[in-house]
Amino acid sequence: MAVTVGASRLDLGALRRLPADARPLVQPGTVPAGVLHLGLGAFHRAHQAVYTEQAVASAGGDWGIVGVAPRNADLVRVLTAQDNLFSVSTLSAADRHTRVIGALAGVRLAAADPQAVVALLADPAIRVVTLTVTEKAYQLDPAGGTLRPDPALVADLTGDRPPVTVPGMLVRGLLARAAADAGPIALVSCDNLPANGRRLRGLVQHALAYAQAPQPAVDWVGAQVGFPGTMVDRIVPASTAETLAAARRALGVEDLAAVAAEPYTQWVIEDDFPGGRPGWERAGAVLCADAGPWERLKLRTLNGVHSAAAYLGALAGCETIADALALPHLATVLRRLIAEDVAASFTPPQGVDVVDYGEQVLARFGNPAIRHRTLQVAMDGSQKLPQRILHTIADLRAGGRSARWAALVLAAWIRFAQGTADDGRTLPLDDPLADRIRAALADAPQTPAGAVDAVLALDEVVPPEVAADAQVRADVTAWLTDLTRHGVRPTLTAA
Ligand code: CS2
Repeated sequence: MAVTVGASRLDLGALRRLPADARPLVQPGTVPAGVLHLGLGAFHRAHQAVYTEQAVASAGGDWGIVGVAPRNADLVRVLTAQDNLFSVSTLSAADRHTRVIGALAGVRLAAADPQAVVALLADPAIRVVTLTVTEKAYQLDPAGGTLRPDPALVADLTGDRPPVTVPGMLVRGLLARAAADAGPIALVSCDNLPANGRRLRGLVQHALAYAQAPQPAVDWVGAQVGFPGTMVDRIVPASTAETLAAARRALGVEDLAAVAAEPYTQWVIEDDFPGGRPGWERAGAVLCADAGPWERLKLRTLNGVHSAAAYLGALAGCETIADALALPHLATVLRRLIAEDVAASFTPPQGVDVVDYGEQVLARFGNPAIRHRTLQVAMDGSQKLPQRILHTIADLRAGGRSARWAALVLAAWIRFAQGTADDGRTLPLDDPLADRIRAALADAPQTPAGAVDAVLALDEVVPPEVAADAQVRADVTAWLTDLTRHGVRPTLTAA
């Protein structure tokens, strides 16, 4: 335990000095670990950790979380010094409330000790593994979901050195668990991937095959491992100095792992947990047989519109999503994207009206207390746009419909990838395929049509039927021409 006398830092010793409604719901450090979580970022801390703490507080169970940060050594150092405690501030225009979460039973740094992660995966006490590692860490081609065996993953799957990739750690851990026959387990993807449970199952199966795993181990995984699909939702921007300062004001102690989030939160989970699970339904999660309709609703509406606001907003010089929403005509364009394209592209969950859901999403984006940077949402477009926009386009076109508003989002991404905002400032292309995208754009004729052709030809990102669609190509080119000639504001006005 950290030294507490005179310290102004959040730790076990500081808990009794906190306002009563800011204290954890469980006694920190007393709940044995049952969940292993990979990806200790802000989203996990404000989402699954909060649900799990509440589930344990109301339903009991040995479901403390061991949180694994893949690379963030500072975060692990901070959480260790804080006895695994951190706070979540819930922010709206009218209200703010800060509470310390006691869900973490321990933290590990995968980069420093990958074998510890492998050992935890093989530990019979661990019966649930949740993941928030971002889309790119699955190392799948975003368009089709096939395994992308880059050198680090190949080394993890075929050699003896400690694994460095997420699929490598999962496969090594599952092989160790199978060898020890350490009991059933569920691997739960909480990332914004399409059919995330099926994708993770496919990833593990392909990786086992690539590793030439012995058949009994493959059979063990087939019989003992669940891959429930999930839909996760809460807007949680990366923490800033302001987030930490606000937590300090609320708590009276320093919390260097503080996160801030919107009030809205949702978790839909397929109930496929062969080794048991926390009573998450007691914390408001929805357990169901098929999360697919919820996942499409959220990826296409919330995340699709988020990306639209991020690219158009960043091009127009807006720092945050809330600023972008205030651009003249943007909300009107986003409403048409939702009503005319997104809502027409899929069957929503029973009882849900996509346009109403979209209105709620726009209100959430406008929350002035959440400073979500457009550049944060704009990151990793190649990994996000397939499930957020390209599947919408593909489904609309398969039904013979127009996808004109969705085409605008693709055009905005292309213009963003070209690297210059309307005011001439440089925009960063933070994307695992940045080199491929830049090279494709550089080799193409320097016209809107040339850029559209180059991007549609990125077959690991764009589904073939979308790439081959002349109408889509024409719509994206028309939007990109307007964005290039006139900029975002006039394009939105004339839309
Ligand atoms: C955002 C998401 O960064 C992004 O790409 O669209 O992180 C979004 O805030 C969450 O999915 C909301 O649940």
